[in-house]
Amino acid sequence: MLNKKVEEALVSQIEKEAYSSNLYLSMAVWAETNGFEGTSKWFYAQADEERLHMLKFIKYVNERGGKSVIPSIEQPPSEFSSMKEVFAMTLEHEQYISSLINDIIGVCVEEKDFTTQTWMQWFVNEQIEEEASVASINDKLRILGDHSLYMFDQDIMGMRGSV
Ligand code: OFO
Repeated sequence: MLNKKVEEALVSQIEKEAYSSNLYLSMAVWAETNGFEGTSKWFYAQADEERLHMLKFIKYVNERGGKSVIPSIEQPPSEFSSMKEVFAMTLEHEQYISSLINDIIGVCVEEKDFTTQTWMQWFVNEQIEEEASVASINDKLRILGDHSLYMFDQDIMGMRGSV
Protein backbone atom coordinates (compact mmCIF):
# COMPACT_ATOMS: atom_id res chain seq x y z
CA MET A 1 0.00 0.00 0.00
CA LEU A 2 1.33 3.39 -1.00
CA ASN A 3 2.26 5.76 1.81
CA LYS A 4 -0.16 8.75 1.86
CA LYS A 5 2.50 11.45 1.48
CA VAL A 6 4.16 9.58 -1.37
CA GLU A 7 0.78 9.07 -3.03
CA GLU A 8 0.02 12.81 -2.78
CA ALA A 9 3.39 13.70 -4.28
CA LEU A 10 2.87 11.28 -7.19
CA VAL A 11 -0.70 12.43 -7.81
CA SER A 12 0.37 16.08 -7.91
CA GLN A 13 2.88 15.16 -10.61
CA ILE A 14 0.03 13.89 -12.84
CA GLU A 15 -1.07 17.50 -13.32
CA LYS A 16 2.50 18.65 -14.03
CA GLU A 17 2.97 16.06 -16.76
CA ALA A 18 -0.45 16.86 -18.25
CA TYR A 19 0.47 20.55 -18.26
CA SER A 20 3.82 19.75 -19.89
CA SER A 21 1.98 17.88 -22.64
CA ASN A 22 -0.40 20.77 -23.26
CA LEU A 23 2.38 23.36 -23.11
CA TYR A 24 4.23 21.48 -25.86
CA LEU A 25 1.01 21.08 -27.86
CA SER A 26 0.60 24.84 -27.69
CA MET A 27 4.18 25.31 -28.88
CA ALA A 28 3.52 22.79 -31.69
CA VAL A 29 0.53 24.87 -32.79
CA TRP A 30 2.61 28.07 -32.66
CA ALA A 31 5.33 26.44 -34.80
CA GLU A 32 2.85 24.93 -37.27
CA THR A 33 0.99 28.20 -37.80
CA ASN A 34 4.24 30.10 -38.28
CA GLY A 35 5.57 27.81 -41.01
CA PHE A 36 8.01 25.80 -38.88
CA GLU A 37 6.94 22.29 -39.81
CA GLY A 38 9.96 20.47 -38.38
CA THR A 39 9.70 22.29 -35.08
CA SER A 40 5.98 21.53 -34.83
CA LYS A 41 6.71 17.81 -35.35
CA TRP A 42 9.30 17.99 -32.59
CA PHE A 43 6.78 19.54 -30.19
CA TYR A 44 3.94 17.17 -31.15
CA ALA A 45 6.27 14.25 -30.43
CA GLN A 46 7.33 15.86 -27.16
CA ALA A 47 3.68 16.38 -26.16
CA ASP A 48 2.99 12.65 -26.78
CA GLU A 49 5.90 11.73 -24.52
CA GLU A 50 4.68 13.96 -21.73
CA ARG A 51 1.30 12.25 -21.94
CA LEU A 52 3.07 8.92 -21.54
CA HIS A 53 4.85 10.29 -18.47
CA MET A 54 1.47 11.28 -17.06
CA LEU A 55 0.13 7.77 -17.73
CA LYS A 56 3.14 6.21 -16.00
CA PHE A 57 2.29 8.12 -12.81
CA ILE A 58 -1.43 7.26 -13.10
CA LYS A 59 -0.77 3.55 -13.55
CA TYR A 60 1.87 3.31 -10.84
CA VAL A 61 -0.32 4.97 -8.21
CA ASN A 62 -3.26 2.68 -9.05
CA GLU A 63 -1.11 -0.47 -9.16
CA ARG A 64 0.36 0.25 -5.74
CA GLY A 65 -3.02 0.50 -4.05
CA GLY A 66 -3.50 4.26 -4.34
CA LYS A 67 -5.96 6.15 -6.52
CA SER A 68 -5.02 8.61 -9.23
CA VAL A 69 -7.06 11.76 -9.60
CA ILE A 70 -7.36 13.35 -13.03
CA PRO A 71 -6.80 17.08 -12.55
CA SER A 72 -8.00 20.14 -14.39
CA ILE A 73 -5.16 21.76 -16.26
CA GLU A 74 -4.23 25.41 -16.47
CA GLN A 75 -4.25 26.88 -19.97
CA PRO A 76 -0.69 27.21 -21.33
CA PRO A 77 0.50 30.35 -23.13
CA SER A 78 -0.39 30.40 -26.82
CA GLU A 79 1.66 33.33 -28.10
CA PHE A 80 5.44 33.31 -28.25
CA SER A 81 7.68 36.05 -29.55
CA SER A 82 10.34 33.93 -31.22
CA MET A 83 11.88 30.50 -31.66
CA LYS A 84 14.50 31.47 -29.09
CA GLU A 85 11.82 32.29 -26.56
CA VAL A 86 10.03 28.98 -27.18
CA PHE A 87 13.15 26.91 -26.55
CA ALA A 88 14.35 29.03 -23.63
CA MET A 89 10.94 28.44 -22.02
CA THR A 90 11.16 24.71 -22.82
CA LEU A 91 14.53 24.43 -21.07
CA GLU A 92 13.28 26.38 -18.07
CA HIS A 93 10.21 24.15 -17.90
CA GLU A 94 12.26 20.95 -18.04
CA GLN A 95 14.53 22.25 -15.27
CA TYR A 96 11.44 22.96 -13.20
CA ILE A 97 10.16 19.41 -13.83
CA SER A 98 13.56 18.00 -12.79
CA SER A 99 13.30 19.90 -9.50
CA LEU A 100 9.82 18.41 -8.91
CA ILE A 101 11.13 14.90 -9.60
CA ASN A 102 13.87 15.51 -7.02
CA ASP A 103 11.28 16.72 -4.52
CA ILE A 104 9.24 13.52 -4.99
CA ILE A 105 12.37 11.47 -4.37
CA GLY A 106 12.93 13.54 -1.23
CA VAL A 107 9.46 12.52 0.00
CA CYS A 108 10.20 8.84 -0.82
CA VAL A 109 13.40 8.99 1.24
CA GLU A 110 11.67 10.72 4.17
CA GLU A 111 8.90 8.13 4.13
CA LYS A 112 11.34 5.25 3.55
CA ASP A 113 9.52 4.18 0.40
CA PHE A 114 12.54 2.78 -1.38
CA THR A 115 10.44 0.92 -3.95
CA THR A 116 8.98 4.16 -5.30
CA GLN A 117 12.37 5.84 -5.00
CA THR A 118 13.82 3.15 -7.29
CA TRP A 119 10.85 3.46 -9.65
CA MET A 120 11.43 7.23 -9.86
CA GLN A 121 14.95 6.65 -11.16
CA TRP A 122 13.50 6.28 -14.67
CA PHE A 123 12.30 9.91 -14.47
CA VAL A 124 15.68 11.09 -13.17
CA ASN A 125 17.35 9.60 -16.25
CA GLU A 126 14.62 10.94 -18.51
CA GLN A 127 15.13 14.47 -17.18
CA ILE A 128 18.90 14.25 -17.69
CA GLU A 129 18.27 13.36 -21.34
CA GLU A 130 15.56 15.94 -21.89
CA GLU A 131 17.53 18.79 -20.36
CA ALA A 132 20.61 17.84 -22.40
CA SER A 133 18.61 17.57 -25.61
CA VAL A 134 16.85 20.92 -25.14
CA ALA A 135 20.09 22.63 -24.04
CA SER A 136 21.78 21.47 -27.25
CA ILE A 137 18.88 22.85 -29.29
CA ASN A 138 19.30 26.20 -27.50
CA ASP A 139 23.04 26.12 -28.34
CA LYS A 140 22.28 25.43 -31.96
CA LEU A 141 19.80 28.30 -32.11
CA ARG A 142 22.36 30.63 -30.60
CA ILE A 143 25.00 29.58 -33.13
CA LEU A 144 22.68 29.80 -36.14
CA GLY A 145 21.10 33.12 -35.14
CA ASP A 146 17.72 34.33 -36.35
CA HIS A 147 18.61 34.26 -40.03
CA SER A 148 18.99 30.50 -40.35
CA LEU A 149 15.69 29.39 -38.86
CA TYR A 150 14.79 27.58 -42.08
CA MET A 151 17.84 25.37 -41.69
CA PHE A 152 17.17 24.92 -37.99
CA ASP A 153 13.61 23.83 -38.74
CA GLN A 154 14.85 21.30 -41.31
CA ASP A 155 17.35 19.83 -38.83
CA ILE A 156 15.48 19.73 -35.58
CA MET A 157 13.95 16.24 -35.81
CA GLY A 158 17.50 14.89 -36.19
CA MET A 159 18.29 16.44 -32.81
CA ARG A 160 15.69 14.41 -30.95
CA GLY A 161 17.29 12.43 -28.15
CA SER A 162 15.89 9.06 -27.23
CA VAL A 163 13.35 10.68 -24.92
FE1 OFO B 1 9.69 16.56 -19.84
O1 OFO B 1 9.53 15.04 -18.84
FE2 OFO B 1 7.82 14.77 -18.27
O2 OFO B 1 7.45 16.44 -17.75
